[in-house]
Amino acid sequence: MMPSIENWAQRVCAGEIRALSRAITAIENHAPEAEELLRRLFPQTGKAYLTGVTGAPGTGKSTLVDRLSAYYRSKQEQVGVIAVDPTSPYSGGAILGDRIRMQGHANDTGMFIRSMATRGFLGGLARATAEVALLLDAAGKQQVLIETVGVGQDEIDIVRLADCVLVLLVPGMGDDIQNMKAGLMEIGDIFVLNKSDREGADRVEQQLHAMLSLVMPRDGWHPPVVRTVASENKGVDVLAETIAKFLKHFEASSERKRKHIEHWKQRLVELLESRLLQRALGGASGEVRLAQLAEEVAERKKDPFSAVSEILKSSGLQ
Ligand SMILES: Nc1nc2c(ncn2[C@@H]2O[C@H](COP(=O)(O)OP(=O)(O)O)[C@@H](O)[C@H]2O)c(=O)[nH]1
Ligand SMILES: [Mg+2]
Repeated sequence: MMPSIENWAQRVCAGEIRALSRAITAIENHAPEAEELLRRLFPQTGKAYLTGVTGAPGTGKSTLVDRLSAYYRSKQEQVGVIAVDPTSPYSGGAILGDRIRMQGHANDTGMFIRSMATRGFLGGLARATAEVALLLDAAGKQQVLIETVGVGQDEIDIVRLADCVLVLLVPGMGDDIQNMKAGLMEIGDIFVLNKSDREGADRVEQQLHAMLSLVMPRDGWHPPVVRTVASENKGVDVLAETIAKFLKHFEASSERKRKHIEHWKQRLVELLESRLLQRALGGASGEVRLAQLAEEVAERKKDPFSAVSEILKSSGLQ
C-alpha cells in the first residue's frame, strides 16, 4: 500500500493526468488513501495562486476562466481549473458545454480541468474543493482557477479559499445589483463587468462604484471594476494584470499570510471535529447508540448532557 501511494504522489507531482484524476476521485469519495496521499503532497504545496470566479449563472464565468487560462498558458504558467456547478451533475448539459468550450486546451499538458460533482459529499463540498486545490498546487499548477455560482453558503465557503476573488456582473441586471448579496460585495477583490458589449454597461458600472464606495477597503485595497467581453477575449489581459497587482498588494500587506492562517485554523477545527466524532461514535453501532439516546432525550427519559457524557465515557474519551 505505502510504496504505491509514494509512487502515486510522485506521479501527481509530475502532473500526470491519470494520477491526478484518480486522486480527485479518491478525495470525492473520501477514500482513506486520499488523506495519506495529501499528507505526502502537503510539503510540495503553498506555491499556487488561487483565483475564485463567482457570479450568477450565465454571466460568463466559464468563458472568462477559459480565456484567463489561455492568457496564463501564453505566459508559460501552468493552469488548473476546478469547476463547481451546483446546477449540473457530472454528465449534465452545462458541464458538457464547459468541456466543449474548453476543448481548445484539450491537448495541452500544462492545463488540467476538472468539474466537481456537487452532491453527496461527505465532509462538505468546500473541503473537497480545498483538497483538490492542494492537489493541483502539488502538481505544479501555478494558477488555480475555481469557478463557482455565488449563491449558497457552500459557494461562499469555496470562494473564501481563494487568494483573489472575482465577482462577475453583467449589464441588464436592472435592480438586481441593489439586491446583490452583501456577502458577495464583501468577498469581491475585483469586480468584473462582463458582457460589457451589451447596453447598460455604463449604468451598471456607476451603480457598482456607488455601492463599492460604501464598502470599507481592506488593507488599503479598493476593489476595482474591470470591463470585459469574455466571448471576444477583450479586457482579459487588463484583468490578469489587475489580478497580479492585487497579489502584490496582498503579499506586501501580509494579508495573504493572515488569510492563510485563518483558513488553516478553520480547517484544523473541521478535521478535529470529524476525527473526534469518528472516535466518539465509531462505526455502525455508534450510530445506533446515538439514535437510541436521541430517542430517550426526545422522550425526556434522559437529559442531553448525560447522554453526551455517556457517549464520551463508552468511547474512552472521558
Ligand atoms: N455578448 C456576450 N456574451 C458572452 C460574453 N461572455 C460570455 N458570453 C456568453 O454567455 C453565455 C454564458 O456563458 P458561460 O461562460 O457559460 O456562463 P457561466 O454560466 O457564468 O459559466 C455563453 O453563451 C457565452 O458565449 C460576453 O462578454 N459578451
Ligand atoms: Mg459555467
